[in-house]
Amino acid sequence: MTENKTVLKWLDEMKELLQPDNVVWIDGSKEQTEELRAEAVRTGELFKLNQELLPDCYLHRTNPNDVARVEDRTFICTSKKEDAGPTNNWCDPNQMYEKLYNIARGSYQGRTMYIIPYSMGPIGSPLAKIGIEVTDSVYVVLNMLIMTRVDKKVLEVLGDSNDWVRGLHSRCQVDPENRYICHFPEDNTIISVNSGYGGNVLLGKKCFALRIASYQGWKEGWMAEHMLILGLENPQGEVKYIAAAFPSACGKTNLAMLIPPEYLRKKGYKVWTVGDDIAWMRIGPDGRLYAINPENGFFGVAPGTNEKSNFNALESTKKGTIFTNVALDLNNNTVWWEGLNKNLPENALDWKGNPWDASKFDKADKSTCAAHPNSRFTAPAENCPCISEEFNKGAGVPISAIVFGGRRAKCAPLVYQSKNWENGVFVGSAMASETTAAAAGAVGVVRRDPMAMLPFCGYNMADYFEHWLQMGKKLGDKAPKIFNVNWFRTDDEGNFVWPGFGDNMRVLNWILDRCDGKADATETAIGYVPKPEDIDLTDLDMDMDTLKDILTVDKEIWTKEAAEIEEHYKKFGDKLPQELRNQLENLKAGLK
Ligand code: OXD
Ligand code: MN
Repeated sequence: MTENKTVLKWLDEMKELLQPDNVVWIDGSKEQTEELRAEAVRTGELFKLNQELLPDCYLHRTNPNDVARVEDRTFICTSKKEDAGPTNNWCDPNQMYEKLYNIARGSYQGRTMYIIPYSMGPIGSPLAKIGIEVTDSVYVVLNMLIMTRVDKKVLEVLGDSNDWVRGLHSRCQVDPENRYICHFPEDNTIISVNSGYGGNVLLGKKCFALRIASYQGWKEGWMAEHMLILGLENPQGEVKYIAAAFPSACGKTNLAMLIPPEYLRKKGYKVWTVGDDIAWMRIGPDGRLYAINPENGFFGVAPGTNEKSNFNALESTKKGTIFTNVALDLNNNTVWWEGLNKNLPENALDWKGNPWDASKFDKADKSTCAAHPNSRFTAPAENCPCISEEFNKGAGVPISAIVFGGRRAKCAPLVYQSKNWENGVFVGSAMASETTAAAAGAVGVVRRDPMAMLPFCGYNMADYFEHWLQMGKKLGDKAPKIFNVNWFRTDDEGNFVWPGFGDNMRVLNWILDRCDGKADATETAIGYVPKPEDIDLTDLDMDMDTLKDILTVDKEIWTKEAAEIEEHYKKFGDKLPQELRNQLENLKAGLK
């Protein structure tokens, strides 16, 4: 497949270490994909779903001990501990290589080594990068074929370059005690052992496209961010692009695939999805910031996805999709999950493959759920009805606005604009979300998750903040404007005030109008907040006073928030950029 010496040498080392019975190169061809699907069905790794209703769709169940990313077993292995920073687990690279090689040695005996050359981003795009993953799992191969671009051309584009990311995955015994997801950013290497769950084993995704790529971006002057990318088309046919970062469970996939309210649809407004999870951004020839989605599919959470919450995501799952840990409806061999519809299947297997008793289902008790709360669909992006025509183009899309956000019951207003880039970096660095009843543990606990990158930043977060500040200096007046949104303000009874979903488009319109200098705002201590009349409430059952309420900036709450940000900053010690300290002082002064 290739003469690239760096690739051949690494593969020889991997073969010697792992001792596979067979070696198979994955080429992305239809024939090979079909053969692998058939083999996975034979071995029981995949279950073939109803091919009339769900063509080319399959169900997979993971080991019940292996259903989510494992942050406590995720490591950044840099020579200097300081380079991993205070928010990552760190281990000396030599020690970690030795430990992982001991775990993986001989683990492919009796198994096949699949070699997957893949491109993150359109093949050959100047914003794309190449990886090679070896794995002993057909499930991983079939997911990588959806989530990344796998094609013979990838190796042609690579040529004899050494700029590619090495990824070793071995299921080993799926032993949680020996499960490790390790990154060696100085060597462009990822090693994942003892897991078969998506986020831990589809090495192109969080491991490469965020942890390794964020480190590369730091060294090479670009950005890898945990952001959706959407294009908003106005009735004149102009499309402007927004990149947005929210922590988990804040509706990133829903915002990326938003359907505008009817009155805006009638006027000709449209939303186009470029990406739902990751953005790679570089300064283009005209000095603006351009973004691509390095992925080729959606690895979305199934529960809660339905025709109303996210029609476009649901449509995306109707062909060529792999479902993981959802329920199997035995009446017609289709899939089901909590929140798909109200028709609880009467004859179904739960995510573990056991008969499911719908009469015992209790929403409040996760153990009675048919689908695992973190069950997933791996769906090709090309299925998405609103996929952007820029999605497959390598040039990327110019970003007008960057949006941060989180779940805050009382603190952040519905939307505000930061005062400038530095202030926007401050807003991102202090980003936080409150825990909900949906997650284990106490409700309403504030978790700081800077730029939604806490579990995904492959280097010291203080250096990461500095990198953001430097990017702003390079972009100058071409920099995107930075905003913060909060769809989750609650009233005195704890009910959400803002309707969310498609109606979030009203806020996006204000954001883009601000970028064009067309919308008004009031300056506050935290930034520019819309005047209530600047948010269009057409057809919405909401009065101005209610809107005014969720646009307020409460000085007392924000004084407490500033104190908490100061505490959060202490983790970074002297490495925290002075600009961010100044920003915090400005906020405190503005609140006096
Ligand atoms: C994801 C995550 O799965 O952010 O995308 O956890
Ligand atoms: Mn994510």
